[in-house]
Amino acid sequence: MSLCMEKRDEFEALERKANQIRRMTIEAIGYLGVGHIGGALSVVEVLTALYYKYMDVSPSEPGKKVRDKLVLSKGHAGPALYAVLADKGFFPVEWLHTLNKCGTWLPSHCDMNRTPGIDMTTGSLGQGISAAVGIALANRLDGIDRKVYLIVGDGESQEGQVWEGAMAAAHYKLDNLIAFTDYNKMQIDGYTRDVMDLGDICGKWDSFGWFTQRVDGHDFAALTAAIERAQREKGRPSMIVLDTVKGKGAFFAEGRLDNHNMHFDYTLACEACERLAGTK
Ligand SMILES: Cc1ncc(C[n+]2csc(CCOP(=O)(O)OP(=O)(O)O)c2C)c(N)n1
Ligand SMILES: [Mg+2]
Repeated sequence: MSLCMEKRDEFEALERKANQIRRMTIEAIGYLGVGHIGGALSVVEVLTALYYKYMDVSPSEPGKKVRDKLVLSKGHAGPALYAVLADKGFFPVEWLHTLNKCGTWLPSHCDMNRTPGIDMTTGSLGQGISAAVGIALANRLDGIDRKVYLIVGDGESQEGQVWEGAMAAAHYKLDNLIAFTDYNKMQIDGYTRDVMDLGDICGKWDSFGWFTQRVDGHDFAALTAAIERAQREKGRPSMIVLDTVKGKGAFFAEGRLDNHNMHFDYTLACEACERLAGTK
C-alpha cells in the first residue's frame, strides 16, 4: 500500500471515530435533556486525534506518572471528553447516561477527583493554562519526556490569566506544552468578535513567544500535520488555532448562537445520531 493510501485510510478511520464520539456526546447530553452541546462538538476532532493517535495514556493505568496529559481548560466541553474516555475503557459506557445527574461520576465540567482519565479539574475559565504550565514545568524537573496538551476556548481567551500563562510558558521555553484554541467564534452571549474581539489571535500568540499555527479543526489531515509539526518544535511552546464550528454535526445546533448550553430532548438527539450514522 502506498504511503498516500495508508494516510487516507488513517484519516478515514479517524473520521469514523470522530463521528462515533460525536454521536455518543449528543446521545449523552440528549439523555439528560440539557448541556453544553456547542462547545463539546467543536472539539471532537482534536480530542479524537489526541486520544486515538498521539497520547500515551492507558485506561488500566490512569494514574501513571510518565504519560501524556490533557488539560481541557474549557471544562464545559467535558461530555465530549467523557465519550472518548468511555470508548477507550476508562469507565463503563453506561456512565454516560448519568451525565450531570445527582451522585454522578461525570459532572458537566471536568473533575479530576471524580472521573478516571481526567487530568485536571476545569470549568473556571482561564485557569487551565496555569495548570498546564505547572504540569509541563514539573515534568521537566522530574525528567518526564511527555507532552502536556491544553485546549482553551476563544471566549475563554478574553481572560487575563490566559495571557499570564502564555507569558510564563514562553519564559520557561516549555516545548513540552502544545495548546489549542477552539476558535469557534462564539461564546455564551454571542459572537466573540462582538463581545470582545480577539483581533489577530495568531499574531498575539506569536508575539507572546509561542510557535503558532492555524488550521481547520475538523480536518484530520491539517490537524495531524500541525500537531506533528508542534511536537518537533524546540525551545518554545506551541499554539494551534483551530477554526471550528460550534455545535458541529448536530443538525439542530450547528452554528446557532443559542447552542451554548442548549435544551433538547432525547428524540431529537436520536434523530441527530441517526443522521450522523448515515454519513459514515
Ligand atoms: C471564570 C468563568 N467565567 C464565566 C464562566 C461561564 N462560562 C462558561 S462557558 C462560557 C463561554 C465560553 O466561551 P468559549 O470559551 O468560546 O467556549 P465555547 O465556545 O467553546 O463553548 C462562560 C462565560 C466560567 N465557566 N468561568
Ligand atoms: Mg467559543
